[in-house]
Amino acid sequence: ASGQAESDLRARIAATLETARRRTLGLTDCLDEDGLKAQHSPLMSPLVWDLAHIGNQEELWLVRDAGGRPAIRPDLDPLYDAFQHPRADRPALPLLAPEPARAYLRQVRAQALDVLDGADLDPDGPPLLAGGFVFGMIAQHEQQHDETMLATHQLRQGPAVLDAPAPPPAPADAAALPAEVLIPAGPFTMGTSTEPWALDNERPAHTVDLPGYWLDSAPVTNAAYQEFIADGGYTDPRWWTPAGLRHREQAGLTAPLFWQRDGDTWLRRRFGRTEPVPADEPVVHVCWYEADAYARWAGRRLPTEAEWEKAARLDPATGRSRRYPWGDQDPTADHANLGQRHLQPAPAGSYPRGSAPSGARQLIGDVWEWTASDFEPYPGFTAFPYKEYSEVFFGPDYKVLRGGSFAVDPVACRGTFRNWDYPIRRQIFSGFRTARDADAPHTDAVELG
Ligand code: AVJ
Ligand code: FE
Repeated sequence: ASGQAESDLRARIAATLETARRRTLGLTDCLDEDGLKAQHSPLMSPLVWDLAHIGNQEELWLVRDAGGRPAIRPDLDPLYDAFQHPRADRPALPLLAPEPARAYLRQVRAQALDVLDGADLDPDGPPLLAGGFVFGMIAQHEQQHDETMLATHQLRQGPAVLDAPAPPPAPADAAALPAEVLIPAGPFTMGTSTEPWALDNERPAHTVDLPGYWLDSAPVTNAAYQEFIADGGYTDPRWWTPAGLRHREQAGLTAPLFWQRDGDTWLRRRFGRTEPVPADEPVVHVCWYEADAYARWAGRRLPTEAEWEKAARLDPATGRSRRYPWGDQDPTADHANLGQRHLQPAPAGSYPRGSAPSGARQLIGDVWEWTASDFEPYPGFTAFPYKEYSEVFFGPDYKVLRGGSFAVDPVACRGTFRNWDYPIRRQIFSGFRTARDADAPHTDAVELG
């Protein structure tokens, strides 16, 4: 690489690491020592665990492995290894207190920046460093934990400590958007072999040929989801898979997480405040079983992961797959609701500049979208740099989510990015949109009989 390109890349990496760190500190400086050490939900780690885990992964993969530097705190490795301790057990560990954890993060970061100074970032150089991969991987890791920490804040009881401006109202044309868009039959390139910071599970690029299908123009809204509830959708066994039915009964599901009924209306708690459920916002905090049941009730189905990606990436004019629905440029505030700029999804039909060629909106940002697909490797997959990032999770236990939420940073979100979770999970910022085969009949409403 030319000297200029390499110094631009170095500057971009330093800025990306700094953005992640500012968010990590913003999410943890706002609580006192007790608030950081407490376990706000058995589903989540105490925030002090995430904090030092972020530093420990940076030490392991960037400072030691890529940088070849000596270990800083090898004694911390077992404490912050996610595989050794389930989240529920983490509060009982002898964790670093908040101040020592922050000092540890600073110490690791100083070493990481020193590694960056001397690193060979040549795309044909050592694979961990090529194109700055390990720095991108570590920035994505920190941002993913920042999203997880935001989910912990949402689960936390007590007065609000986070604040952000509301997203802009829906654009004038949102109400006139067609309910669904047609994606014609044909092949497209799924995954990537060229995106420098794409993780192993997004690779390699491969061709997938799909029959035609219709896809919702926007994610399913709270208003639409309330119709499903009002129609008795939660208790009608026709809409639920056997596993979904069992889970619905066991967990007592009657509405999205954080919703509560108040007479005739629904309220929801969001980051310590209670407010009416906004009708035109994408529904969030539903599990895969709820999304799947809704889709069936609507006479539709969840899109497969390939259907989601084709809609989000294929440019029918050229036959090329793009990085994002709108093209190859990185997201700006006009394209998508990302990066915890707002602490809620924007109304359905927002972000016309972020539209896909089909006219579908909000494929990137706002809510993670559940897909019908299990998390499986692409043909030709190779674990890199370690099996524990993706490979150990492949199989039927996890469902894939696509597109990113308002809570995830642009660095950890793109047309090829794959997220995964258990089908019962709903403390994540998860919503969905629905699909139907192009040759399936259109149903405006389900016949209830
Ligand atoms: C890709 C979001 C499923 O949170 O378990 C964080 C990301 N991997 N630390 C997760 C991750 C290791 C991962 N997800
Ligand atoms: Fe992690």
